[in-house]
Parts: sequence; C-alpha cells; structure tokens
Amino acid sequence: MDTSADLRDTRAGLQLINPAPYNAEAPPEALVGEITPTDLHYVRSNFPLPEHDGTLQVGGAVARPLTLTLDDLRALPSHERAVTLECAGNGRLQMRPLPTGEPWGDYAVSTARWKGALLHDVLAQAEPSAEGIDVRFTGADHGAYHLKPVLADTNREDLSFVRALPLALAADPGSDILIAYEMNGEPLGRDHGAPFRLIVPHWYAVASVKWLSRIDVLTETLTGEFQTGHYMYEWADRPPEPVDLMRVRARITAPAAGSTIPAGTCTVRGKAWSGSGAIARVEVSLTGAGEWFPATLAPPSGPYHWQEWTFDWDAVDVGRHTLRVKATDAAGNGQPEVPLWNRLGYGNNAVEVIYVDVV
Ligand SMILES: Nc1nc2c(c(=O)[nH]1)N[C@H]1C(S)=C(S)[C@@H](COP(=O)(O)O)O[C@H]1N2
Ligand SMILES: [Mo]
Repeated sequence: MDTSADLRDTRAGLQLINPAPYNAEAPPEALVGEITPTDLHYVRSNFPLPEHDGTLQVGGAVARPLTLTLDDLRALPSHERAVTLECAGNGRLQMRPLPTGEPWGDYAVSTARWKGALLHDVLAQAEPSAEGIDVRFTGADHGAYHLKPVLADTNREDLSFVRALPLALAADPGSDILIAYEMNGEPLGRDHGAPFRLIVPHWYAVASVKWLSRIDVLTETLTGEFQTGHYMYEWADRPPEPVDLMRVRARITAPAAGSTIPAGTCTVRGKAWSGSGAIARVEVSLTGAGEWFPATLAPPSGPYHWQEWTFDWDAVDVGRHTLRVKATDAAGNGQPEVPLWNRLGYGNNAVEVIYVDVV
C-alpha cells in the first residue's frame, strides 16, 4: 500500500473498505453539502495506483492519431460540471443473499466539480472513421484479477482497466463527457485518476475511467472483463443487462439513522438523484406501509447534480419512528421497496428506511 503523506491526508476522513487496492466510502457528511469536499469523496480502484506517463494516446480507427499531454488538454476549451458519481456496487451489503464483491455500505456516492476538455473535442481532432462503433478507454492501472466466474487461482490474469462507450454517445457534444484534469478546483489527485480521467455524467461511475492513457475507436463492440464480465446485472429470472445509467435514489442526511431527537418540529432532509434526468418528486413516509407525504424539492443546480429535499415533520409523539423516503425521476422511474437482487450486487436503489427515537 502507498502511504505517502499526500495520500494519507486525502484518505484520513474516509471509511476504509479495502487497503489494497484502496477502496473507501465517504462518511455520511459527504452527502450534506451541494459538493463533496475532495477528501471526503469515496474512492474505488480495482488495481494498485499506477504510474502514468503523462500522455494520452488517441488511435484505432481514426484519420489522425494523436498524442496529447496535460497542456494540450488544457489548451482546449474547458468545461466545468458538478457530477454525482455513484459506484454500481453502492448498497451491495443490503442485498440478500449477499453477493460477492467489495462490501460497500451506502456511501460510495459523492458529488464533485470536474473540469476538463470535452471528449467530443478530442475525438473531433482525431477524426473517427465512419466505421467506428465503440470507443475504448484504457486506464494506466493493471494487475492480477480474478476473471468471472471466480473459480481458482488458475483463473487470474494480468488485466488493465478497460471500458467502452458507443461512439455515437462519446462523440456527441451534448453528452458532456469530460476528460477531467481538475476536481473541485485543484489538479486531480492520485486516488481519483491523475493526471486525467473520463467523467461520464449520469452513468454509474465504472464508466468514468481514471488514469486515462489510451482512447481507441473500434469498428466492433468491446467485450471484456470490465464491460461484459463484471458490471453486468445478472438477474435470477431474465437475461443479463449492462450496468449503465444510475438508478433513481433518495437518501436521508438528517436526522441521523438511529439518533435520538427532542419532540417538536424536525426538518428531515436529504439528497436525490437519477441517471435518467431531474427528480420529479420526493415523498416521505413516517410509518411502515403508511401514507406518503410530498417533500419540498429544490430545483437542480445543474443537470448532473443531486438535488436537495426537505420535509417538516411534526415529531410530537414520543417513541420510535420509522422514516422512509423515495424519489421519482422525470422519466417516471421510481424505487423498489426491496433491493432488486442480481448476482454481483449492482444498482441497489431500494427505498431507504431509518428509525429515529423521539424523546
Ligand atoms: N482506471 C480505472 N478507472 C476506474 C476504476 C478503476 O478501477 N480503474 N474504477 C471505476 C469505478 S468502479 C468507480 S466507482 C469509479 C470511482 O471513482 P473515484 O475513485 O474517483 O470515486 O472509478 C471508475 N474508474
Ligand atoms: Mo464502481
């Protein structure tokens, strides 16, 4: 494990899940503000921190292969977007039977301001072939990885972190995909993909390849461990589906789960987000199976940014109360009461339930 001072500082406030490769979730405070401070932003890495040579190669089926440096990227028009990133494995610990995979609680989600060049502008310079289908993104990180199915040590291979997006999406300026070199106004740190990374708004964060070293236009669809092996919903009763857009979810940030509060008015508050667009409504329930009441929803402060909601609860009855919250997005997607189980434990967006004791 790398324990240099800068890493120790940025890791001190996180909840360790795995020291090597380093995985850590955010503390609950990370969801309180509009923006998560960098040192409270969750970290998920599949391999040890890589060495990056400082260049980005753009090749494959393109008319003009490119080698870009950080300065070249900075010379392109810059765009800054607040983007909520959530790990597809967030909430895995709530699933039964418990799937294999990193045991994430509920805080592998954060929102940062990411600044960089538009992927569209970089691809336009390289001139993708009309035959292009997928764009493959390769991270500089690599290492031994248990291929799926996880059987035995014979099933380990040296792999790089590789993901793809359809060319039509990657080349669309409207998709706002960034090659980001700054996070919250500072150069990107090592855990978050220095010197530059992809940021794919609205997608589960697996698509946002860190330590980006190569971009290749492919004339076929990518298959691979991180594309069609892991990061697939393997349902019990229907064909597998790729993990793509974040599912709609609301979270409670106050009062704290399990806390004791004095009788009186209590402002229940939290966040809600969806990879399918803005949140249309948030509702709160004060009992199990009971009535749902509308919460006050703040307008989105950006297209990829979680939204704040509040609900004034007349907490006059002493005793234990269950609070539930659920969101519906503009596309009409809602949240299930129980996690939608899939073998690798992705995309848990079940309704959050907490209890609070009123004294
Ligand atoms: N190169 C590379 N990029 C990666 C990963 C990785 O292991 N290697 N993990 C992905 C996953 S699963 C997540 S959830 C996000 C986490 O980004 P963060 O560590 O900045 O929060 O990075 C994604 N990009
Ligand atoms: Mo993830």
